[in-house]
Amino acid sequence: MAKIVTGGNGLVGSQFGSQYQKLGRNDADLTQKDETISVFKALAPDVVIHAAAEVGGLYSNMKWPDDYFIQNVNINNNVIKASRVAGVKKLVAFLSTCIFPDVVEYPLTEQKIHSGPPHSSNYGYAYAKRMMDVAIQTHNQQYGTNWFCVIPTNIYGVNDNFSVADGHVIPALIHKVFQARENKEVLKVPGNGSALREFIFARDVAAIVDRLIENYTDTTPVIISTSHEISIKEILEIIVELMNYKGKIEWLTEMSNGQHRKPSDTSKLKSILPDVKFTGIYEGLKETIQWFEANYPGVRK
Ligand code: GFB
Repeated sequence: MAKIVTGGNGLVGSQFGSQYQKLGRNDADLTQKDETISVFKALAPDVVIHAAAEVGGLYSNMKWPDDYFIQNVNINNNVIKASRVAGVKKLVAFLSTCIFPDVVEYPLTEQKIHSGPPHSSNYGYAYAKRMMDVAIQTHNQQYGTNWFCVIPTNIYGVNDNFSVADGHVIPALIHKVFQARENKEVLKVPGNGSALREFIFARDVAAIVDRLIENYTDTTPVIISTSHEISIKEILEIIVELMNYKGKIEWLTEMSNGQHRKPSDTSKLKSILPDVKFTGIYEGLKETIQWFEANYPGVRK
């Protein structure tokens, strides 16, 4: 039974086991429909984990909302079309907790995705992902498939994009602390550190999705999170401690904090996988930093 992962060299895709064939950018340009269909027909997978996307942190999304919308809509439509043509039995697609409405009653639950506009900073990416949720549901309705979406919270780990300008907060801060320590410079951090986030280690996301394929037969989305909120300031303190940075820290408070918080309700996940476990944030950051320091400068940045 052929199983493939799109985004196979990326943050999440790279964490799936060897029973999955990893598709990277060099194997198929998923923004091109004909190429995507011909690759999927050739591989004839039964299972597709669609983890590929054009992603970036808050500041990247604020700069290029149209790119994030168009690229991800094209990728997602091509993967869904190619999966149908190739006769894929199970497609699991990745949404994100950042696509939920900005004004919403907390905690976030799977039913609330479309109940209001997303945070303005993330408009393009959020609507592209919301359209994929709709596309999976309409495909199930019309073709009788039981495909589903997962909704992970902010994911971090090895093989991430450590770009200081366009990466997500954890990889961007690891790289910034590294540069400040090596160059004996002041560490300049965007925002004021007050935002709260739930972070999940990429290896845990892959393990959970792998188990959901075997244990979940419904078609409504499933939130995947630790439900443990931590402030950006606390995250920075752990990274600074683990990287032994002793210099000054300057908060660039004129820069946006993005969404203040996105606390999620994971009772659905726990009802499907009651014994689900998560890597602690300190351990996860330690492993990510060790990987970064061992692989620098050969990391995505
Ligand atoms: O990971 P991040 O960019 O994404 O986190 P979001 C942004 C938060 O981290 C804001 C603070 O509160 C920033 O002020 N922050 C501090 C930094 N230093 C940095 C830094 O150097 N880089 C970045 N990027 N942030 C994203 C969405 O929102 O969530 C994406 O924009 C994606 O589309 C992702 O879905 C999961 O959590 O704010």
